[in-house]
Amino acid sequence: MNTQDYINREDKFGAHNYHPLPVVLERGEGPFVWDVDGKRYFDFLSAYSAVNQGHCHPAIIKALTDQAKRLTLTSRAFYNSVLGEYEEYITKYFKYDKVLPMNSGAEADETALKLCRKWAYIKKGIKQNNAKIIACEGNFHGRTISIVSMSTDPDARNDYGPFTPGFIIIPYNDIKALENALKDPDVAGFLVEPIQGEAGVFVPDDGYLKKSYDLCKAKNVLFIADEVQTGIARTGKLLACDHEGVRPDILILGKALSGGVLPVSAVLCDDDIMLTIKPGEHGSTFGGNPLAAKVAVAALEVVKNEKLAENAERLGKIFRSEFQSIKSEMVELVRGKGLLNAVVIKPKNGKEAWDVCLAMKDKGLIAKPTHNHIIRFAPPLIITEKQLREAIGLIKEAFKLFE
Ligand code: IF1
Repeated sequence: MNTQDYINREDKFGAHNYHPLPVVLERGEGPFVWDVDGKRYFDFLSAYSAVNQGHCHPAIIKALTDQAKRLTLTSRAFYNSVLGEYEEYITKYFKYDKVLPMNSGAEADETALKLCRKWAYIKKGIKQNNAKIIACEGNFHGRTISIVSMSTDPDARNDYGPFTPGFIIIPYNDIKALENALKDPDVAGFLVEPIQGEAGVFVPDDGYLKKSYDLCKAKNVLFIADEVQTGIARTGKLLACDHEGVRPDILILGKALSGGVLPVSAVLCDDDIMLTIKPGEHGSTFGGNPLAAKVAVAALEVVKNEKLAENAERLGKIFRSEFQSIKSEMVELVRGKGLLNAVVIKPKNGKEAWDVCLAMKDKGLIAKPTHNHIIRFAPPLIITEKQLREAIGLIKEAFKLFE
């Protein structure tokens, strides 16, 4: 079978809910992936920041395979010997009283919404069914019906109504708008991405997170940070909120929490919020399974032992300054933090971001556009400076083709 055969087979038997770049990958190691023809690529998407530790990190794979031979799933109907170890590890790692383990990022966001509403009725005293949660224009928190009920992206929400009520949408990076929305006494929480990934790596003004947090605290409103994409060292700190010293009331993690090995997500908060959910009021078949628990501990160990946040911080600066030196009419601007960056592409002679991605693919680097004109560049955080500079060289060669 050749590349096109693989593509045709997926087209015939699989849902058409994606439009992938025409490359068929079959192996990954560190910052690299190989296609079915044996061609090597730098992976500059990292599965949307899920493989921060690099593809198939040996320590994480070992944790997976060792546990897979012992016990993979008990369900939460019974205790197991691994979950408590993971819960203690991750709560001390991020300094929260408790963790509620889930699987996908969307499930973790949904869990955060439910915790916020529970807290609103049981602790804040908001009248039943009146709790409101503020979210931002351009948000991306997952693909479930309640989450897309907050979305302002037509592609994410069209034809999926009727929508879940109880959300107030305000502009991102707009303190005045938040201040205004917080006048409503029924507001229970503010759900925000510290950097908006899907919107095209939209980095808010310095101080936005801290000011938002302070406004929420003044109104007894929960500050809920969705760090599914920005967390786990991606932006140059363990959490993007760490850049402003903000400790979210509810912290949402996913993706690289497992190093991309299997779906692991988590919601962390302190007892006064977490204990509003009683036995039988929330759950998931696979949430907190022994395999996920062992993999997540290994994945977090790698982040610390290999100093991934420091590496992301240092190499991100090099990436953005090197990109400034790419003299291409198609490069409108580059923005980001750590190794979560994006380039806004100005179309030229009918060529746009997609064409640049195809050219980079031919040069041996894969990345994907978001919203037509923006290319996200997010390599695994284990990439070395030498590899990064080699990758930037390939990007420059690709842009030269459009001179
Ligand atoms: C797709 C986007 C990125 C996320 C944040 C929760 C979730 C995501 C901040 C949900 C997931 C993924 C989903 C994937 C593409 C990718 C994505 F383009 F969709 F928006 F990264 F920016 N919070 N993001 O970024 O986590 O349920 O997927 O585990 O759906 O196309 P999930």
